[in-house]
Amino acid sequence: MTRSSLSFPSGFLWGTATAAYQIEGAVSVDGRGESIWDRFAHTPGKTRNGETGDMACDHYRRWRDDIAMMRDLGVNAYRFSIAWPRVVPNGTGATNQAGLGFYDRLVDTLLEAGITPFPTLYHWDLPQSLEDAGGWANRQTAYAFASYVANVGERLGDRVHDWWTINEPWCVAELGYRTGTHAPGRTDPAAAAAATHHVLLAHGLGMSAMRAAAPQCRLGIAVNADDHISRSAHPGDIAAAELAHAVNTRLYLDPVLRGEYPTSAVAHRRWNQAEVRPGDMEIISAPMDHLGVNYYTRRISHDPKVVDAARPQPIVQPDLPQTTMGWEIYADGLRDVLVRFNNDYDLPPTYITESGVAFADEVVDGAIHDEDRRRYLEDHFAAAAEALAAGVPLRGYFIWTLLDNFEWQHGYGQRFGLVYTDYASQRRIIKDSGHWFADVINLT
Ligand code: IFM
Repeated sequence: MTRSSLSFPSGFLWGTATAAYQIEGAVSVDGRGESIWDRFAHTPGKTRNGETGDMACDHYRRWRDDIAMMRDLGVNAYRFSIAWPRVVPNGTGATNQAGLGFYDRLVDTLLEAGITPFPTLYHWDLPQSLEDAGGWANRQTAYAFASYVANVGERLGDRVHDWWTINEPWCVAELGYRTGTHAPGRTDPAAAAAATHHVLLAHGLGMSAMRAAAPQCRLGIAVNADDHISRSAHPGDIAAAELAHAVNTRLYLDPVLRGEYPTSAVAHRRWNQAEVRPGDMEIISAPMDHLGVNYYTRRISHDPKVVDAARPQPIVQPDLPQTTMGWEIYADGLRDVLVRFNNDYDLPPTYITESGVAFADEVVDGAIHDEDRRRYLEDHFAAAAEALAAGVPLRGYFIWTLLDNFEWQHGYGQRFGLVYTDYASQRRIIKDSGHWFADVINLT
């Protein structure tokens, strides 16, 4: 890739992204409390081969080396997540200074390396004690989140300016409480509807807590942003795609950017919205400083009389390239969702907070020749450049992910990293795509 083939403004941020439970390990160290993912992963049958995040990438001990690796790659920003159970082990109550100390050192070292920290305050590791009290179906969890955020802001807010409140609220509510494929593994539609509202309320309350603790902060939420399209121009298919977009994307974006839930999604879910109290929508729709967009694939919907539109299927055309997650590779969708969001909302500065790909990487003579990932990234960077050219206020691009890690229910079976993790030795090897990314950052 040459500078002329891609046009990104100066100051555009190139980063990598990770999440605490996926990389840190050290789950019982320095006073960390139990999270719902510890409990879920240790429950037989919930993850591939019973794999857990107990060790993950051992980042809690190897973080200095990992930052040095990012510095060598030349990334200028890093999106990591802060583990709530390290900071407030029981979810509410006493703050654990040792847990906060880890992030304090991480932030200082990132800044010394010239890498801007963009932490996420919640990437799915709810303290188990809060789940025992009802989890995200319980309104009190949103208030507990705000108080945890205040603790973090007071400790790090003098040096960290850019924050994400919640990562992918769709996954929190839908996968955690409706399908049960993620922790806490509940399959209760009423709890999922309540979780949708409470996790968004947590976003709003968390923003206000952070602004009180660190007035100069910039805040936003990172949402799932699959590209929902219809199988054909048939009105039934178009309606199905619109409904899928409403249930899976607008249900989370409309409240924060418009202050209301989309009526079609509410009706489809048969949600009576009893949880929504006066004043909640104002809290949820408080102005954000930036929006995070996590894009992986497109979803094609069929006529709802044939297929449940709220569960759109990935494209099923065997000739189209897929990742090892079974997701179709479709770079144009990144441009299309960004342009659609820009048309539909008054977008704040926007970041691609996640985009990346899992392939079956192999070490050959000590290297990983992942030409497929390089091509994937190149196509997606081009799509991002097209979105910029079309007027989307795009400010940066964080690749999911820095290094192969614990991919939730898929355990260690999916490799998304720019860096290969040899889990037995914890050796890291920069993949060819990582070296290529370093060149791109240099050129742009
Ligand atoms: O690994 C996850 C991440 O935690 C959240 N977004 C999607 C990624 C790939 O599945």
